[in-house]
Amino acid sequence: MTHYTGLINNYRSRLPIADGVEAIELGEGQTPLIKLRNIPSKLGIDAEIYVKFEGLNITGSFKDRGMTMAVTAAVADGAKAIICASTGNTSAAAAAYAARAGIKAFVLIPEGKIAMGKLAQAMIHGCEIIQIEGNFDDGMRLVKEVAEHAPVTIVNSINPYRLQGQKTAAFEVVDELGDAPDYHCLPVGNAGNISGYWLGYSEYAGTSAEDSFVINHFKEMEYDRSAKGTKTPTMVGYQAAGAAPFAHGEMVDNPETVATAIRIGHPQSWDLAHAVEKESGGWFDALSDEEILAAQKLLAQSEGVFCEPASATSLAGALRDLKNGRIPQGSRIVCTLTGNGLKDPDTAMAQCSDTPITTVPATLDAVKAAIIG
Ligand code: AN7
Repeated sequence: MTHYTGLINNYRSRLPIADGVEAIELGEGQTPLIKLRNIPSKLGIDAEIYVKFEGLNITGSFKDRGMTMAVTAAVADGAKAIICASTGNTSAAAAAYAARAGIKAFVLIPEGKIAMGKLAQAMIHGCEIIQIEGNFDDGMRLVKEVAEHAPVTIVNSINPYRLQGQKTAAFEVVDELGDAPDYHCLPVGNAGNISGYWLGYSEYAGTSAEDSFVINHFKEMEYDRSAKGTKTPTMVGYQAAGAAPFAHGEMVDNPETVATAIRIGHPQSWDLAHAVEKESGGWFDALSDEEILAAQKLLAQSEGVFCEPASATSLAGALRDLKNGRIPQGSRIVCTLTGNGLKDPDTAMAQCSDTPITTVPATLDAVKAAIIG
């Protein structure tokens, strides 16, 4: 029997979930690692670039990896309700896994600033949606305050089980490629995901808690950390220019970007992310909305992969740093595409407003004329 039942069952010994605990799972994980075949030559780049397409998780984003862990642990602990603030994807995942577990979910979202697909997900899964007249950072502050007064478990990435689940994406990359890549590039909002990947890579590499702030951060949790003898990559985090606290070195009070998933000015994993930068020898940088959207379109039109705007930030950054030499030619690079393009049809349509759609009568002649001209 090879029925795949999600990342907890796949990597259970390396996760802080005991053997007897039933996983609340939806078959998440095992997402495709797609090697780019057209973009490098088109841009005159000599590099082996893979995209890890997390948009193929069950709710269409990488959040499912952390959410299966957070909800499994919460249910095992007797929780009856979970809560999160979200730019959209966390709320979709929380709503789905709460439905699966048969518990309640409350989600705080910024009014008018979440992509349509994500709002539809939160609604159809039947969670309690609270729109905040403010941004993600306001929602996060309120979630922390309200959780002190109500019997709800926070499932944002400050919940340590979240990053434990997200580290499995790094395991999958290494298990598939045979070793870590030279560079791993990610879009960064709260910086939970980049920290989760670094945790996974560092555990496989056998890094000790004394040598890593990130490993040390999780030292209370019990699970198998045995080395696989692999290397670690250089981690590179890319942000949207209007919401780039890491790239600018300070918190941003009024973040703005077309990539609403990463419209975050006060990231929650500030210290972890700086440890990742230092321990991996990596860096943070920012890209304009135009650069992000151009990369989204390039990927869709040159490779057939449709990711959401925030996700394209990783590829936009990697391509820019390959062209300017910060990432050397000949490198092996993995870019995480965090979410599915179908989440945000409005932004995709707006990008294609000059794409002609020909309307013709339903006759052979008319269709022939439209094709042949
Ligand atoms: C597509 O859903 O924070 O750096 O509330 O949805 O781990 O925060 C989403 C984040 C990148 C940034 N790409 O990841 C939320 C939320 C997509 C995302 C990120 C998010 P982190």
